[in-house]
Amino acid sequence: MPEAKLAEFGRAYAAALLAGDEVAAELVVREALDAGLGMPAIDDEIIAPALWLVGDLWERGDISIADEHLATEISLRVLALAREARRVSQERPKHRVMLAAPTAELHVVALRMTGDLLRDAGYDVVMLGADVPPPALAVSATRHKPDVICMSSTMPGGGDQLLVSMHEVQEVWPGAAFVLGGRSLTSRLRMLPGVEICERVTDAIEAVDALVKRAASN
Ligand code: B12
Repeated sequence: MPEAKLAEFGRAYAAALLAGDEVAAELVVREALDAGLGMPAIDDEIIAPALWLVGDLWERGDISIADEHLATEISLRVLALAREARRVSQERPKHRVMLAAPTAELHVVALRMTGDLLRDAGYDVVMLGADVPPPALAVSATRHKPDVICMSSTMPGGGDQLLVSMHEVQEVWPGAAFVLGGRSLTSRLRMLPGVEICERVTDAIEAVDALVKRAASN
């Protein structure tokens, strides 16, 4: 990673500590992880220097002892969250995600984007593509045993197709949870348990992570 980018993360993290802003501090570390920086570099190049700065400011009387304690607490919390994020990402290859569009649905660009994002994030991805009738989806689910099935529906009436597909899968493979997206989703679909709705493909990783975690804790 370029020095300038690293320095930018360092400055942003220190500013978050001094503002007492835990969310901003966590965001910096998440962005650094997403940018490919490993935890050792985050510890040594971002978190430690920010805490040294906090110590210096306290010594000079520019901030209070309470400010220093708050900065330390935020950093400990950020470390715990980063540890959990790493654990989740290390677990992903053990979980399978199947993707399909329902009967007569040919719009699959968002579905393919979702599949690529999930594969890059580490998930074991099975892409069935467009126009998959419910019985075929159910047979495929029993064969591949996905933890999560992502579906996309664009055409009017597609929401009903999704309901039929989910019902048919649940009859034979009740272990699957669902992530749904697309402009034809109805409010009825938004209320179902074990179903996450995504407005954007970039929401898919968080949604699948949440469903997998929920299943593990049941
Ligand atoms: C490309 C395209 C096609 C291609 C699809 C090719 C393919 N392999 O996918 C082809 C030419 C086949 C096609 C056909 C048709 N199309 Co068309 N098509 C489009 C177009 C131009 C782009 C769709 C697209 O890929 N968008 C990009 C993706 C990334 O965005 P998105 O699908 O909107 O998804 C976003 C979210 O909804 C969400 N999302 C969606 N699904 C999922 C799933 C998951 C798991 C997650 C996490 C998120 C997520 O993430 C995305 C944002 O990040 C749209 C225009 C538009 N405004 O959308 C029309 C459009 C969707 N098509 C339309 C129509 C009418 C048709 C046809 C009936 C045309 C015809 N007369 O033949 C047929 C029907 C085909 C069928 N039975 O499905 C209408 C639909 C209107 C409606 N819903 O009432 C649109 C809106 C065009 C219009 N303005 O009229 N189409």
